[in-house]
Amino acid sequence: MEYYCISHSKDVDGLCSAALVVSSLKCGFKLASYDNILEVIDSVPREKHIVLCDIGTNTKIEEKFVELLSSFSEATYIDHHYIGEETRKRIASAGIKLVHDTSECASMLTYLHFKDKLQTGFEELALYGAITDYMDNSKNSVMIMERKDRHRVLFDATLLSHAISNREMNFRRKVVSQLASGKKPHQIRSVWLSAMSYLRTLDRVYQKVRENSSVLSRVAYAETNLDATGNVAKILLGYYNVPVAVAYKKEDGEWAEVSLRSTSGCRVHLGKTIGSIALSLGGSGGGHERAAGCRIKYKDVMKMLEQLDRVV
Ligand SMILES: [Mn+2]
Repeated sequence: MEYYCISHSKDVDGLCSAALVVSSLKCGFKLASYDNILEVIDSVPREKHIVLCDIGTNTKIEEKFVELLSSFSEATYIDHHYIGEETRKRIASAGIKLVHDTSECASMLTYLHFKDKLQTGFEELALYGAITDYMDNSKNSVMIMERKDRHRVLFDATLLSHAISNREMNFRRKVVSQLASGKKPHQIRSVWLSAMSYLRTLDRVYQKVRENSSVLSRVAYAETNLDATGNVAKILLGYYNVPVAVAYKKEDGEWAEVSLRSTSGCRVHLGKTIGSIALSLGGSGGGHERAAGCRIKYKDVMKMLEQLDRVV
């Protein structure tokens, strides 16, 4: 049976997961984000064994998500985002193979799952995902890093992360193919050119962010036109002495693409909290303890920030 991979387009973890699947199964792939995941899954021929990585379901799309995945000959779903007990049961009873662990990143889970089919060196892709998802203190990451030139791996992970920021799908797809062929990020010319150009953009963002941001009592926020809203949120955490920062971008006129980051001073699980706030505002969202995202109506951004400010 032929395989087909769908992975998260947004970050290094998603792209590295895709590269690991493509390299081990020699299959086609597509990249998807939370706002088009159902359409992308639906576009793959049903006779394939579909392998889905690093892109989770959420309460809003869950039913359709499980139904779609179970319409394939076979489906493997590899993820590290939080999944509730009910969803887990639903996935299992639909015959979908679930590879899930919230203590490792998706590319690490993908690497461990397909390890036997991968050549030596590909474990570095799992580390890039772990480092950029802030999960390189996990059991497997630590074990693999012990046998590596740490600075070289950190450099490649960081290079990759900067290179894909603010870049279009086509660029990301090419990067996945090159990583799957065994190239390291620093061996791909377009990757380092893109990384350097993004760093220059970031320099300007650092200058501007203080002027264009505000703070509630425990939440700092800013609107941005950069795709890398997560990076802007991190810059805000550095500026304001608050536990949570939010950066958002206007999309398609009426929507806002939102990233949230927190410090250890935050009293709640950011992903779960924003998931329920976004749902209550007719949007969707989720993520990790200290890094999360959501998509809500642009006009509701202030309401979301105020609700968040009361609980974090
Ligand atoms: Mn991830």
